[in-house]
Formats: sequence, C-alpha cells, structure tokens
Amino acid sequence: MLIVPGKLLAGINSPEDVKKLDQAQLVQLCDELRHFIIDNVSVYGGHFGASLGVVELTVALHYIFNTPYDQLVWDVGHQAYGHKILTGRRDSFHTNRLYGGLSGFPKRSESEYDAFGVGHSSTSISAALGMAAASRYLKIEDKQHIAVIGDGAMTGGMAFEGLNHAGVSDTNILIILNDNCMAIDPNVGALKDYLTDITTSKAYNKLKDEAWNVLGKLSNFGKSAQEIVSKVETGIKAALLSQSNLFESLNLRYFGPVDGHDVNHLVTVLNDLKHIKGPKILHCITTKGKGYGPAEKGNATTWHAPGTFDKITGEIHKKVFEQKQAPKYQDVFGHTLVELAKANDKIIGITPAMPSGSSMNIMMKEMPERAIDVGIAEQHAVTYSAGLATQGLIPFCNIYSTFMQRAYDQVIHDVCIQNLPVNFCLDRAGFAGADGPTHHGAYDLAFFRCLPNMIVSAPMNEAELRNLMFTAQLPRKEKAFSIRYPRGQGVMPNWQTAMVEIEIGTARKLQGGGELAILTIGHVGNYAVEACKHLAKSNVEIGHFDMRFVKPLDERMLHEIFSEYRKIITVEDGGLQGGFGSAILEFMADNNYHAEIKRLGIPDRVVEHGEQHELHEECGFDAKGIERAVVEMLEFSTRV
Ligand SMILES: Cc1ncc(C[n+]2csc(CCOP(=O)(O)OP(=O)(O)O)c2C)c(N)n1
Repeated sequence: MLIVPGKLLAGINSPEDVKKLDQAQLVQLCDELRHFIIDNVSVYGGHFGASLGVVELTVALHYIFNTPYDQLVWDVGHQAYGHKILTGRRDSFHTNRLYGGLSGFPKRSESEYDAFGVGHSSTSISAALGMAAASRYLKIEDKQHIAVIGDGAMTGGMAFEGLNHAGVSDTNILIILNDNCMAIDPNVGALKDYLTDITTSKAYNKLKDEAWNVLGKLSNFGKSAQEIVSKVETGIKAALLSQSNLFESLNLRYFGPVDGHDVNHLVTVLNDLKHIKGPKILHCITTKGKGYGPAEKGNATTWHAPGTFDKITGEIHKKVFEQKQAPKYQDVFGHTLVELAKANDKIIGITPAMPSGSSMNIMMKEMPERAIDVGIAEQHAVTYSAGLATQGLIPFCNIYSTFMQRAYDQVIHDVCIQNLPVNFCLDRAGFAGADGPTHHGAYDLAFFRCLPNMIVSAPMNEAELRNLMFTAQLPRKEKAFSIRYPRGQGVMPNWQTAMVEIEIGTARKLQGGGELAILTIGHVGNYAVEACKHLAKSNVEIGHFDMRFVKPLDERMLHEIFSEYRKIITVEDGGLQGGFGSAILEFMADNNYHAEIKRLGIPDRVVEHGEQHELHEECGFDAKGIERAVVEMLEFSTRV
C-alpha cells in the first residue's frame, strides 16, 4: 500500500531540506511526519508510541545540527522512525522491519545518518562520549555529539557509567534526556521519582526559568555566551546548594526541563546549547504516543509496539494465532510461575523492565510483593537474584536471551562461581524476528553451556516448559538452572498440564528406527516432527530425540544413539559455534564414536531481520530444511 507523505514532507529527502524550511513551517512538518508514522505503522506494524513522542525533537535536531557531520546517537533506537524518514528513507519506510527491508533500529550500514547501531538500551552516552573524545583527540572543535536517551534507558547501569565519565571528560557532548515517565511499562525506581520531583519543583523551576531568560539571549551574544553561562551557573550553583541537582553534581550542565513538543522552543534551546562547550544535559518532557488520540489516552504499554491497527478507530488488529490454538510461551511462563508460587512461598519473580514482554506482569498483578521490576538493569537483576538465593529464596529471573548478554559476568561471578541455585528463564531465545540481529537470542546455549554449575535446558512445548519450571523450583542447594524458549506461540492448545518432575539431564526418545537420527533441542524439535511425518509418507524412517538438556547431556541416551546410528543431524535455534551441535560433537570425540554429523542452526554471521519462519528457512532449519538435510545425508555415502 502506497502511503503518501504530506506536502512539506514530500520534499524532504535529507536534513538539508529540513534546514531550507522557514522555522514557521516546522510545526506543519512535525504534523506531516507524525501522520506519516501513524499511516505506516498502522499498516505495517512496528514500534509506535516512542517515535511519536520525539517527532518535535527529531525535527528540531535535524534543523539545528549538521548531521551526519554532527553525530546523533539514539538510545535503543526504537524511537528513530522520524529520523529515518527525514534522512532519505521515507520512500522505503514501508519496508521497515520486513525481511530484506529497512531495519527497525538505526544501523550504521544502512545510513551515514545512523551514527551508531542500536537495539539494546543505555549505550548512547558512552558511544557519543567516545565520539566526542575522538573529536577532541583529533582536534576537531566544531563537531557536535548528541545522545538522545529515554528516562527508561537512563535506569541502565551503563548510562550511569557514561554520565560519570562524561562529567570529567571536557568533551563536547549534549545528552538529551527524553523523559516520558515510561519504559515499555511504567518506568520504575528512585530516579523516576527524582525526575518527577525536578520537573514539578516550583522553587527549582523558578530558578531555572531565570537562567533560561538569560540563556535565551545567548544567540545574540556569540562568543561571550560562554561567559554568560558561567555567570548564570555560578548563581545557580549557589542556589542549588540547598536543592542539589544530580546531573550538576556529576559536573554536567543541566538545562530544562523543557516542553519536548514545542518545536519552536526546542529550536531556540538547541541553537543556544550548540554554542555551549563541554558536557551538558537537556531534560525534555514528552508524552509517548503524542498526537494520536488512542495512544495518548490509552495504555502506553500497548501502544509501545501495537502491531497493525485501524488508524481511524484505534482498534488494534488481533493476530490470527491469538484467536485460536496454542498460547505464547511467555504466557505459559507467566501463569505457571503464579501457579508454582501459590504452592511455594519461596518463589520470587524478577524482571529487568520487561513485565509485559515476559508476562511477569501476571505475577506482579497477583502477588505484587513477590514479583519485581528492577528497571533496565540486567546485571543488577542477576546479582540481586543471587542475593535472594543466598537467603534460601527461589528466584525466577526472567531475561530475554539477547539481554542476558549484558549480565554475563554476573552469571559467572555472582551465580556460577558461588554455585547458587538461581533460575533463569530466557525468553525470545533463538531468532527474535522483526527486531533483527540486535535482538536475536543466538548465543545463550553457547555462552551458558561452557559455565560450571549451570544447567542448560530448553522445552519443546508448553508441557515441557511447565515441567522444567516445576523441576527448577524443587529444593536444590546448588547450580543455576536456565530454561530457554522462543518468542511466540507454542504448540499445545491444552497447555495446562499436570506438572511433573523431570530428571535433570534426561532426554526424550520421540521415535526410533531407520539409519539416521535427528537430535533436537527446544521448540525447533517441532520442525523435526513435521519433517519426520513428511518423510514417513515416502517410507523414510528415521529416529528423533528431544534432548531437552544441553547440559548435562543425557549421556546414557547418547551412548545408545551413537551405538545405533552412523548418521546424525542436530538442530538448534541458536549459534552453531559452541552450541548444542558442538556439544554433541564433543561427546562423540570424547567417547571415540565415529559418525557423520550435520549441524543445523544459526550460522556464524549476522542474520538480519524478518519473520522467524523466514529466518529459519534462510538458515535451513525449518521443517523443509531438516527434511532436505535428511535426504542429502541418506543419499550420499558417508565419508567415515
Ligand atoms: C538492555 C535492554 N534491555 C531491555 C530492552 C527492552 N526495551 C526496549 S525499549 C525499552 C524501554 C525504553 O524506555 P525509554 O528509554 O524511556 O524509551 P521510551 O520507549 O519511553 O521512549 C525497553 C525496556 C532493551 N532494548 N535493551
């Protein structure tokens, strides 16, 4: 479907064109840009509320700053749709997040305007600071370096590490804090309260207003601006002694709060700040979903990434699979955790800022004192869980596979080396789909299976997930227990099975026979089932084993398999380097077996975005790919 841009937007092919507009035209450009985003996302889906919230900021930034020479870094990047549209990608924007289309996040290889690739949060300050430090080192004085970071992303430890460094860096960095009081779910923590205080404190704002009045005249003063700022600051600092400002205390010049939807004021302010050297922060207040009624008035979490919707009525289209059949794995996790927690008062749920995404919100609603959102703070979530475990509680720390990468040292240092019984549930394991490479959960099997005191498991269906969770909450004095499952739907409409204990490190033989065995881990085992069924129609008989645990491996079962079969295919929705297939190869080598092994999984390259099934197909481990591998292996004689 062709989406037609408004009159002004139709003429914007780069930020140069934005700069050619009269300032008086910017309000209209914002309006057109907003409608273009609404038109596109309602039809093609994607992130929504965050991009609407920064429309004015985006236009003002490209109006004032000299991108791509000036470096503009978006944190997370889910809010950068307006930026993409203004920087030459308007006509291809309908391919956003589609297989082979534009990435849903800024990406260096996609555009010179995307100064830094993103997807994970809280990286912008460090990246922009590195750029600013490089400019200083290279004696480039006129370059600007801007990080746009949300209040949610600001809760991440890395943001604080960047702030701490920025304050003593003597670099030309501008941090724009886009404060809308939301992460995906409502933002949490003491910082959120602090930002609200600073925004609403009358005394503080009076003082700031006075400062702004002086600052507003800066543009006319040219070089003496710096001097004026110093004078104003001295006054502010004295007055602030009684009411300290966190950012000023960290040696950053703090400006704001300003209305992030007043494009004209933003233009003035940014123009002023351009002339002020050194590290500084501008606090902008915005509303997620701004300018689209249903999103502004409705549930901001729902409108973070609503899928497609009717833009006139605001009715969100239901996905077909939501109307029938099996539930999403995340929901099975959420409901099962509550079920287990009702019977076991030691269970505590932990999520780093993903209550809705992980369905931990089910427990947060039913047992608010026992399910905790710690903010975008994966490292903290892991060590906090370790602390809980030392006191005999049973933490279920749910972190998306991709975000677990952030907390790797905490898993090693705070959990595995101390041999603490922490349970990790890794959602979105395997290909994440449209979010793309920054979000694929490709590495967890490899990076967890090399750790001592770590149990690594993956359920093939809902019943298995429930059984693994049941097993993980049984009294256990040691070892971390990880359970990984994919984004999306399982396979069992009647998923509320009675839960039973699974003996740790045991596999399931789903079918025997033939001269080739498929060994699978996790949900992709269902692809193998499909392949087996199809092959059976042509009278090709093979074995299929759901290994269930990558660590410890079911060695008894593997001895049987390697004694019986000389042809083996391993299938995993994870990286082939060091993953499940590698574990099987190691077993074979360590036990002196000789078999022909073909490993199917995620290859050693960056796999881009697309629907999960498209990516499975691309990498050859969907049902057809497995079938092809079987046929090839059976047809060609072994080299063993
Ligand atoms: C390390 C990491 N953890 C979790 C996420 C998932 N995530 C994406 S956006 C988001 C909320 C960001 O909130 P904020 O920075 O305030 O931006 P807003 O959406 O409110 O504009 C979260 C938690 C992520 N991208 N990266």
